[in-house]
Amino acid sequence: MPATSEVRAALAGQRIETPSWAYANSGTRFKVFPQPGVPRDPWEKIADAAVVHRLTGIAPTVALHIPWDEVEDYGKLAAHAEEHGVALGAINSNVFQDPDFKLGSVTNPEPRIRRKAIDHLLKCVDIMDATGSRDLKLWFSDGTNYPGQDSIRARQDRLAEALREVYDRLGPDQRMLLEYKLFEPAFYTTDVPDWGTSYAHCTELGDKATVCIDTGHHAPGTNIEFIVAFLLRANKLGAFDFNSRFYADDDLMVGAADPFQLFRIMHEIVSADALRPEAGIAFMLDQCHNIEAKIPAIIRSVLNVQEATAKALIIDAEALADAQRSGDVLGANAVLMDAYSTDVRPMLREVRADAGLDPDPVAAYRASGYQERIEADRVGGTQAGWGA
Ligand code: RM4
Ligand code: MN
Repeated sequence: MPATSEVRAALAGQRIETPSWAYANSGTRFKVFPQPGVPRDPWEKIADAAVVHRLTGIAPTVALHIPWDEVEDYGKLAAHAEEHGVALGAINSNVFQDPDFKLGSVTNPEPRIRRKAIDHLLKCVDIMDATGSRDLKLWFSDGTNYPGQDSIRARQDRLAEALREVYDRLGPDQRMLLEYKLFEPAFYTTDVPDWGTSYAHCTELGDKATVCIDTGHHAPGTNIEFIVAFLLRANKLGAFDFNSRFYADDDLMVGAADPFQLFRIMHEIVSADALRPEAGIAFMLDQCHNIEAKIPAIIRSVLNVQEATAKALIIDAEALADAQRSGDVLGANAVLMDAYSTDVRPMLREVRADAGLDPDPVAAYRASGYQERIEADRVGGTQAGWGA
């Protein structure tokens, strides 16, 4: 399986967005273990994201989370990103940490609280206007813990109403990404628990609303690549939040738990020609690095996606189609497994060298002295965290 010029070009054009919150302190509900050198504000998070891009060449944007990344002047923040060689990406809303949202945000039974939640989402669109961001990402922790706690149907009505108001506020080039998650923090019902619910709401809303697949948000054993294929066909796949999980929403490094699943997902993407940025799918990371060093973990994650993509790109599409047409079950499977079993690392090292990058970005980070510098410089102040 030769690394053709098309494969190299596709890899060079790949874009992966990193999340501002992955650079900050995080933990479980049991403990946050702070790390030295962690950013104190969005400006420093962007500086770290810029390092990841400089070393990998394929992570040119960074997603913000509001209010974690609240600043007075978002135009200035966008200019700061540009000076560092990156741009601001998706704006993530946060309606899950205010005491008012205990019984829900946009689906809360109380109109005043729903108003407050919707106003936050509208404010996020104002921020998008200032940053030039295309995507508003919505994830709702809304749901109930006990049967009978609230009307499941009424909550769907409230959700639809809120989404409509925000959707109507979007500019012509802005989009809404509706993320789903099976459970947590709600343990009985969740108002957007699965891709079908997200898909139905997005379809009702219109073309600017699409589904975001967070790979950690499914029941164990869920066939995620089926969801990818279905949504691609329906033109409703807007984005990925990549991470990996062994149990629930673990937010571990993408490709760490199940690299084969990541390969299968990327195969669906590549075979639908949806890797190109023009195809409109945002490939984002949504991870937390609780015990491992953050910047090298984010570099590793970008490389894991790149590796899975390279394996998907070298699948012999013709041989696969032939085997599928002739009903050659084992042959078709072998075509896929041949690609998956190929060590693409030498090719990726070449691709990086061709782009003027160090072939080993993690080693380059370690040798750069950046970690030592931020540990020495970022003393005092309050480290950024997810505020749980
Ligand atoms: C949620 C969801 C969102 C992310 C937050 C931090 O579980 O995945 O995408 O913004 O976590
Ligand atoms: Mn997510």
